[in-house]
Amino acid sequence: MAMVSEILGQLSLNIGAREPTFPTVVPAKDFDPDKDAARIETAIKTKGVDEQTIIDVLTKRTYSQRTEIAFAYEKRAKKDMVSALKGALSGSLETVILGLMKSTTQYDASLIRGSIKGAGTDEETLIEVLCSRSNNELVEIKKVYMELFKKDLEKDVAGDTSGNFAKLLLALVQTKRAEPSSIVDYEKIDEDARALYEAGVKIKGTDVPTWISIMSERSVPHLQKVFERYKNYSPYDMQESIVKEVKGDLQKSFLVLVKCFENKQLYFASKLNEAMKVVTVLFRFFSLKCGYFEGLSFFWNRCKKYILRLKSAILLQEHRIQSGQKFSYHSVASAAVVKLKACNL
Ligand SMILES: [Ca+2]
Repeated sequence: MAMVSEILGQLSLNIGAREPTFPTVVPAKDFDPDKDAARIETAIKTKGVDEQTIIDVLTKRTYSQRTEIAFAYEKRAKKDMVSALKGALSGSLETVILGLMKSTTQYDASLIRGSIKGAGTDEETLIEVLCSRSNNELVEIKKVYMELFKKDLEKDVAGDTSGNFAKLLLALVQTKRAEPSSIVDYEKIDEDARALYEAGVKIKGTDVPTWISIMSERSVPHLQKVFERYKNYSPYDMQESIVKEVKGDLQKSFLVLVKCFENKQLYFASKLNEAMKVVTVLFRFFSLKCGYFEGLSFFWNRCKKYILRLKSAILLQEHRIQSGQKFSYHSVASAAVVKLKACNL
């Protein structure tokens, strides 16, 4: 498993004596897709597969550069690079490298598909993706979901969830959120804050549909002001009110939504941190108790799940940096990689 830590370590999350300076994922200089494609072709053809070269090339390029390499590869090798990599690699290395070849939208769409396909539903993943992505990202995810799986995301979500939880997710998937406006409507802010209070903390039980419509239809800057104003009505802030009013998956979903409205970077930083803690604890436990993990498929699968989360966070970081958004969790990500290395994962 040393390979996985190496890949993560090479995802330009450089760990040095100094804190990494923004940005940590930048396009490679003197980039030559043909040369890279040739290196990958040779690496795949090498007996036993030259995994190191594949890691060296693909983890040190941005997503758009990787796409160019794939195009150059297809031109010279007359076959699809992703299928070739799939055939050449296996295990966690295959998972991570194939994940890197997907755009964040494709990755999100396959996460959702994976969480509802087959028997049962992985609610945690479903909540994480649907409640933390922006309206524009959800619009793209729906489109890509249809392209990749020939299925309607709305129908799939409706078929796999129920009750108020289903209503909330569907409201998000319907992408009715207002665009941020340059005019601050103080009257509307006050009205929404009061409505949230009167539908929850003020009454016995909870008027969930009112919460859903406000949280799925208002713009994010508007909601940030609504939650501030909310404190004038309620003795509890919005997150505390959610914990008091609703339970289970519905509670988890509202909490992810509100955390992301308030500070999305912080939300992802804490998810990354949480994932790392679990991986560290699991590995410490097993190195102590057993000295090996391979046969313990249950725990190994759990670890893999957290590695995927970590990868999702890294892909997201890359996406944000490329789209020019400020990102604030470099130190968390670096600490995560240090931990992974310490675990020899
Ligand atoms: Ca109540």
